[in-house]
Formats: sequence, structure tokens, C-alpha cells
Amino acid sequence: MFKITFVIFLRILICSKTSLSAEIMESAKNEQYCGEKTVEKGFYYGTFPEGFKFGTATSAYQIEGAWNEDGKTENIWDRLVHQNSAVIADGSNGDIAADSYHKYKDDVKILKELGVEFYRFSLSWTRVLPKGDVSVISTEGIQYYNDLIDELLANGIMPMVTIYHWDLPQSLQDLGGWTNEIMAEYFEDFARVAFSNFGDRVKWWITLNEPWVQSVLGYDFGWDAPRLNLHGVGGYLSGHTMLKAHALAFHLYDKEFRPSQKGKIGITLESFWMEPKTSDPKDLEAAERALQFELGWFAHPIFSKNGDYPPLMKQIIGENSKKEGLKRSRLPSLSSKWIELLKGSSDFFGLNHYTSYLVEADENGQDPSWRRDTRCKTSVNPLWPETGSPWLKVVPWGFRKLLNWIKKEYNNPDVIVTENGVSDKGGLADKQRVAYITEYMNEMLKAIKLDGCNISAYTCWSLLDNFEWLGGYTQKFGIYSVDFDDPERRRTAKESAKAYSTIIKNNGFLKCQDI
Ligand code: GBH
Repeated sequence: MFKITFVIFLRILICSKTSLSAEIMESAKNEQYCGEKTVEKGFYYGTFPEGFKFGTATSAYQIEGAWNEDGKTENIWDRLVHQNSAVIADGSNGDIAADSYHKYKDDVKILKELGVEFYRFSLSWTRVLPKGDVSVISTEGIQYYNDLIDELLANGIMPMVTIYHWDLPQSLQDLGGWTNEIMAEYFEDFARVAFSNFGDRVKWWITLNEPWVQSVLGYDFGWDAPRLNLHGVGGYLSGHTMLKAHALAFHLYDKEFRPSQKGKIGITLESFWMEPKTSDPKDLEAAERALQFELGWFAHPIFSKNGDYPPLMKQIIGENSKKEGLKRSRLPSLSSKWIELLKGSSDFFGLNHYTSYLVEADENGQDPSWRRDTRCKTSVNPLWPETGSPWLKVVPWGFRKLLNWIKKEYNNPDVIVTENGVSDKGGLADKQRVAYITEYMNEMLKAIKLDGCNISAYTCWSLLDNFEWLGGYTQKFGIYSVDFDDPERRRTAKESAKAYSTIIKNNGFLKCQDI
């Protein structure tokens, strides 16, 4: 009783800024008398669990530039931007981008200034393997990543390396890219080169970034590179190969490298939160279908108890294929060997999350396609704040719901949020990004503290303004701006960088500082 009264007394004292001796202030801070475990007006004041890690991320094609330097050859994004610049919002490309190939020391400097514990970046496949296969290993390519990794470690920042973030060698695309199952083995070979050259210092590996995006946008919608309109077929083939590629790399690491290198390896999947548009059971089912067709497609084989593709996907695509007069499902089947290899093949659940959609049932889809198979239509609530990207609205509560769905669906896996962030049109006073990061991180904190979700790290996308794929340089995601008119590509902290730094320093949200 006395203790509680004392705590309340302290809280009143501190929060009303009554002068206290520095000593008491310090002890109050340490013991978190500033309001741990209180939710006020929907905001949770409290701190992240001990050991929780904060980082920030980029990807090779989006920041490196030096697209043809030191022996690097063409990848599928180089090909797309050079042959078809009209599909990029500002007709731009990643030829120079943030020039991180030459400016990586500047990147490490700002990472240090931010106070993050880790940095997630990706390897450019053709920079390391100019022929796509292992017949040539580029000394300069290996040197670049060695230098970056060493510079990070010298500054106390842990590298988290994504082996593949969408930039397949064009030479391998010419063999069919991810629709050709042999790609799984080429990927395994590339992963071996990565583990043997960098694994002595890299303890956090991500095999693939967002296989759903690469498969559906690249091989079904025909938007992103390689921009193939293989509706209803290409995306499923690509996803199938990417799953196998992941499993091969995981087991390669697990058997041959983990015993000596002792790191962790997993996959990064992306998902929107899918909110039923109405309480009509048809829309509830539609929202569940949408989640299974996006996240479940890749998560079910790896993280569920039974493995394999989600039963719902197998059933729907199988039925549709039959109706179309096909002999077999457009969704290839996983043999029991692959089901076993995939099951449990990830040390953590890497999650990229940005926004939410409203989902309703839709039976009017046209040609065989991923979209029609889902029998869903998505929309947004006009009240959700807009951002610099048409597809991205600010819906913080969707993050918490998604984290809870993952907890329930996959038995509360260890989730690492490998991307979360927002775009605008530029400027250093990025108030909307400050609010977005604060609110999304707060929903994540609620998922941990109030819902018992297992989440051990958070990664803000992105460290830098960069080449936003089809959006070119028109959509800025950085917490640091990059002056793309300056040959030096000077980096400057935005307000969001400072806000993120403060959250990291406080390990969460302390009430007193806001009052
Ligand atoms: C991430 O994907 C990527 O990993 C990262 O490279 C990227 O910079 C970041 O998002 C921000 O976009 O405009 O209609 O073509 C997140 C999932 C899926 C979001 C594809 C953008 C394109 C929609 N992305 N989507 S559209």
C-alpha cells in the first residue's frame, strides 16, 4: 500500500515537473515510474522488453548505384529501367541512386548517429557473381561488402544481410528467372558464396525479401521487373521456386555453416492487414482468404504445423484450374520431400508491414489470375490519412491486428519486423513520418505487452531516401534525406531520424517526457 501510494506520489511529482533531486529522478526513470503499463487515449506508455533490438534498412538496387562499375553486370532492374524508363514515375533509374557503393562510410556514420543496433542491407547478386553463376566471383564485389561489414562492426553495428532483394541477374532471367526451378540451385550457390565470404562476421541472414511481391508483381501482374504478364500461372511458379530456394539456403547454412558460424537465418515476408469491409460473413471469409493468398502462401509451408501451401489456396486454385479445363492445378504441388524441407526452415519470422486494406468478396474476376483466384476486392477507408504512395495509407491499428493474426496462425513465432515505414514527397520537417513511426511502433508495443506477441526486433524502412522501384525518386521513404542533385549525395537527418533515435534511447515511450 505504502509502495503504491509512493509511486503515485512520485508520478505526480515528476509529471508535474516539480523539482526533485537528480538522484530521485534517476531512480524513478530506471524503475519506470513514468507510467509503465498505462494506456491513455489509446497510447501505451511503456518500454520494450530487455534485449529488444532496433535497426534500419535499405536494399542494394535502391541505394548502391555503380550499376556497371568494377565488373558488375546487368540485373533485371537495370534491364527494366534502361529499356522501359517510361514505366518509372519520373523516368529515373538506380544507376547512381544514393551512391552507397562509394558512400558507404557516410551511411555508417549516420547509422552510428542514429544509435541503431543493426543495419539491414542486401547483396547485389551481379556485383558478387557477374555471370549469375559461380564461375566468376568478383573480387571487387566481395571487397565492397567486406568493407561495409567491417565498417559497421568497427562502429558497433550488427549487419543483417538480405541475400536477395529482387535484383536477379539478367543472365538468369534469360533462363526463365524464377519460373525455372533450377533457379533454386543458382540461389543456393549464391548463398554459399555469401556464407563463406561474410559469415564469419554476419550472424543474421535473410534469404529472400518478399517472395509474394516478386512473384505476383513480377510474374502475374506484370508491373515490377521482370514485368511478365503470366496471369494465374507465372506467379505461382515463381513462388514455388522461391520457396525451394529458401529451403535450400536454410539447410545449407544449418548443416555446413551454422556449426562454426553460429548465426541465425530466416525469410522476410510482407503482408498488408486485411480488414473485412463489413461484418457480412462473406467479407469475413474474403479477408481471411486475402491473408492466406498473400502471407499464408509463403508462411504456411514454413511456419505452420502441417506445412505445405494453405489448404484454402490449394482447394480454390485446384477447383478453378479444373473449371478452366486444365489437367493439373496452376498452383504446383509440393512433394512430401519439399514439405519436410520447408517446415520449420526459418529461425525467425521476418515481417515487412506498411498498411491495411478493406476486403470484400468479389465473384467477378476475369481471366485466370492470382487476383481472380483470391475472389477478393480491396479498397481503403477514405478517412485513412494519405501518404506519398498511393498504395500506402496510415492505419496503425492494422499492424497490431496482423501481429496477432500471425501469433494465432503460426503458434506465436519469434517475429522480427524487418521493414516498416512511410513515404512522403520530401522535406526535413517530416511530421507525418514522426507520427507514423511513433504510432506503428506503439501498436507493436501493445502487441508485445498486452497481447503477448513474440517480437524481438524492429527495422525502420528506410535509412535513406532511395530509388523506390516504379515510383523512382518521387516517393521518399528515408529518415535521412539524400540530395540527389548533389554529386556528393549529401545525407541530412530529417525530424523522424531524431524521433526514432529518441525512441531507441528510451527503449520505448516514457510518459514524462511528453508532458
Ligand atoms: C517494400 O515492399 C520493399 O521491400 C522495399 O524495397 C520498398 O522500398 C518498400 O516496400 C516501400 O515500397 O504502387 O500499386 O505498384 C512493401 C510491399 C508491395 C509495397 C508492392 C508497394 C506496390 C504497389 N510493396 N507495392 S503499386
